[in-house]
Amino acid sequence: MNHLTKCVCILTVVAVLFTLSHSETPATCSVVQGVIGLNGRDGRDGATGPKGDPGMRGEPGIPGERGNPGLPGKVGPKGNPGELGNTGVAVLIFPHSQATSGNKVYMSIDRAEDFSNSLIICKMYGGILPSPENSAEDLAIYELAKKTGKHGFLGINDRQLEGKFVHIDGRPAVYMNWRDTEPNGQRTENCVEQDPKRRKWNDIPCEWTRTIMCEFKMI
Ligand code: FUC
Ligand code: CA
Repeated sequence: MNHLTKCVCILTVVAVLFTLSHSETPATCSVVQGVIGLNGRDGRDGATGPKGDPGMRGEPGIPGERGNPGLPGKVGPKGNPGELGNTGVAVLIFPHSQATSGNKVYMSIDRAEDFSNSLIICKMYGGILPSPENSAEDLAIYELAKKTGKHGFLGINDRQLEGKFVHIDGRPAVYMNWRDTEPNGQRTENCVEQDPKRRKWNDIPCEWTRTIMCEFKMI
C-alpha cells in the first residue's frame, strides 16, 4: 500500500469516529455473548485455631485382689509356774521332827525348797518360816535342824534393803546369831540358813534350796 492509500484510510477511520462521537442519535451496537470464564482459584486456608482444652481425667482403675493373710504371731512367753499343790494335812507332813520354845513349835518337812516356796508351804499350813526373836527360840530351831541334819531357812532376810535384816512381817531383826565373818553375801545372799552343827547363821542366796522348817504358834 502506498502512502496515498494509507492516508485515505486513516482519514476515513478518523471521519467515521468523529461522526459516531458527535452524532445525536446514540450509536447502536449489536451485543455478542462471550464464553463463560474459568472458575477462580480456592481461597487460602485460615490461620490455625487455638489449642483445645485438655481431655477429661480417666476413671480410676479396678482395685487389685486382697493380699494373703499374714503369718501367725510369735509364740507367747512361758507362763508362770503353777501354785504348789496341797500335799496333805499337817500332821502327816510333820510326823516326827519338832521342837518347842514357849508357845512356839517348830516342825520340819522332808522336802527341800527355795526361800519363796518354803514360805508358801509354811503359810499353807498356818505357819511361817522360823523367825527367832531370842536365844531360846534360836536354840529350839537349832535342835530341830540337828534332828534333820540339814540346813534350813529362817524367815529373817535382807531382800528389801541390803544389810537391813528383817522378819517376814518387815520388823527389824533385833536378835541375830551370825557365824564369824557372816553375813558376807552383800547383794547375792539375802536369805539366812541355820547351821545344824554349829548353831550359827549364814547368809545364802534365796534361790538355793533348803530342808523346810516351819514355825507355828500354839494356842
Ligand atoms: C558358806 C559361807 C559363805 C557363803 C557360802 C554360800 O561358804 O561361809 O559366806 O554364804 O556358804
Ligand atoms: Ca554368807
